[in-house]
Amino acid sequence: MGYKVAIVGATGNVGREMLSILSERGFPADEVVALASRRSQGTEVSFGERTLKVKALEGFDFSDVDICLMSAGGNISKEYSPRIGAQGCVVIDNSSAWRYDQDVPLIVPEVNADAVTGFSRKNIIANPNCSTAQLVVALKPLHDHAKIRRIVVATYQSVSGAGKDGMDELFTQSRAVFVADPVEAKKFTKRIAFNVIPHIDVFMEDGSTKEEWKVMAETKKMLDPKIKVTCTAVRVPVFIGHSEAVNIEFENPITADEARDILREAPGCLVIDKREDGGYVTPYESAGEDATYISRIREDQTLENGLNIWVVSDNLRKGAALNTVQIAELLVNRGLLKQRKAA
Ligand code: A2P
Ligand code: 11C
Repeated sequence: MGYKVAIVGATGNVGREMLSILSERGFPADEVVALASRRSQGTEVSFGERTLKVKALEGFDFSDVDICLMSAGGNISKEYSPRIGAQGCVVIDNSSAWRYDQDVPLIVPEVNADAVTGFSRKNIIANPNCSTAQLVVALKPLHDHAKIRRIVVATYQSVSGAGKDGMDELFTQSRAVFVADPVEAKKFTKRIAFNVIPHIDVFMEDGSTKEEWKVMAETKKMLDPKIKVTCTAVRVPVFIGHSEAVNIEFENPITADEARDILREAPGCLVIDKREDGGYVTPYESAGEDATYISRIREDQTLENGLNIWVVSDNLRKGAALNTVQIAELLVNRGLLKQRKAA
């Protein structure tokens, strides 16, 4: 017998991807329930070959649901996750609402799978921010080999990170530019079509943005609190796929060749690094794929032990839906998920 699974935010960018990944990977589900706001009640979403009728989250009874994958934003998660968890259903949440809570494990299975056992106090497990997930997948094997001291990251983040409204805005603005209509910015603070915006999420007191802070705080929580992290997060006119230019300072020596060999063997990583025209991955090619791609691996001659790498991944998959499903699989494989109907 399989599990009863609920997807909250099933009509959104990440929720739809969760449904398709659950089906693709054959997650042992007997029943899958698609939930969203009242506005979407009765609409349909795809689950493999089937279609599911969307139900309203409000008033939904989770008492016989085993696991809930949630991607409906921080406010909905703050309100609903504790209640769902208290009903005995394990919540894997994709928002930032619980990531920094000491009683909530923040998990990327390739990086810190063993930490998952810490979920039982609240029944909530957090999924990291998309830009952090792909970053730590690439950094973990290098850290294990040569101990990272400091990283400097510049992100190039696609509009799908801002939800379906973000994708619509890039499309609408691009069309407006071509037909010479006025370009209106609603979701983003400035025009995103044929532009880049050095601002994601709200500003913090020190002048950094919350997105930049998340990359720092989540990398420390999952990888190593001693690593120093500084980040500039930038929105770019790409529909799907986040890219990152990462400068890494190590405590111990590591060559580009060694790093390439280590990353070739590392779980979740795919190295494409040919040092010729087109011998690297761009976000367009990462869309729909599961891997974290690493290209442009080279030594930084300005540091004693330094490397530069280029990291690209589908932000809706490894950055969100895929990682969430991998956490669910981790719970199943370690016998940590109870079937409540059978009990
Ligand atoms: P809905 O489509 O009904 O608004 P995205 O991040 O791509 O914008 O998607 C956000 C997801 O969160 C959507 O599925 C959206 O559903 C869902 N959502 C938004 N508000 C609520 C709510 N009050 N209750 C449940 N789901 C919600
Ligand atoms: C973006 N990284 O690209 C954000 C989206 O904390 O889960 C994900 C925000 C988060 O806009």
